[in-house]
Amino acid sequence: MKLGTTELWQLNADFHHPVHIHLSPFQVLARGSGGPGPYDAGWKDTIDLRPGEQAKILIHFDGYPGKYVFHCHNLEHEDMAMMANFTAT
Ligand SMILES: [Cu+2]
Repeated sequence: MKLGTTELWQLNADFHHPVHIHLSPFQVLARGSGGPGPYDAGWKDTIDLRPGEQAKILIHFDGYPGKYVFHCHNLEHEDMAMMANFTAT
């Protein structure tokens, strides 16, 4: 992850996952083969993905160099270690 760049991420859900990305708001570009859903307008910090759903988001990291965290907001999934981090340099 290069600080100051915008990335296109594709998220693929197996189960229901409300995916939360810390400290970097993003915009929903598409859900499945369509455009954004009715609740996808504007800046987001969480996207609710249904089972089997895909989404494309545009995300820009420019806050600071260092570690960023993202995780599933489903508490059971958090408890099963569905959390990760990455470094923006
Ligand atoms: Cu989850």
